[in-house]
Amino acid sequence: MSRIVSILNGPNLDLLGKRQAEIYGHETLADVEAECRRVGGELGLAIEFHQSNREDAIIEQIHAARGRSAGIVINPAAFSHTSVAILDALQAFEGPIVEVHVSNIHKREDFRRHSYVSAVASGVIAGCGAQGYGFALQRIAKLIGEPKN
Ligand code: CA2
Repeated sequence: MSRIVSILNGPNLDLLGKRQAEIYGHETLADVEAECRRVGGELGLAIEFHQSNREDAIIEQIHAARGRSAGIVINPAAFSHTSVAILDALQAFEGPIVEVHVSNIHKREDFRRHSYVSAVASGVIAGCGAQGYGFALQRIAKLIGEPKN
């Protein structure tokens, strides 16, 4: 079985660490990727890391994960709150999905409290900064089980 995990990031996450540090912290998306590769390495996972500002590109990345990746970690960013299309794409993925938000979406504006993606996520992590991605990878590793030797 594949040990690939697709880590998908939505719009404006390329700005992490460059603006609004009081909400999103000082870590950049490159720091997030480095943390994912470090934790993924410890867990024996092969990390495929993507970011796009375009909904269609994220949907294509979800399609590409079908039959290839063991799990998906996704921070859909603003599309969390708007996109039935991303929800539909994720419903066609067979493995575990963990949704991550860098900020605690529950202590912000009301419109951020609802995520379409949460309906298909086996777990949701919010407010743990870049570390949340590492937690998500630990959860995926637990759900897919030990590597076969
Ligand atoms: O907390 C999260 O991870 C979010 O998914 C981030 C999204 C936001 O729309 C969600 O409600 C929660 C925003 C992506 C980052 O946007 C930035 C904009 C300016 C500066 C830095 C980041």
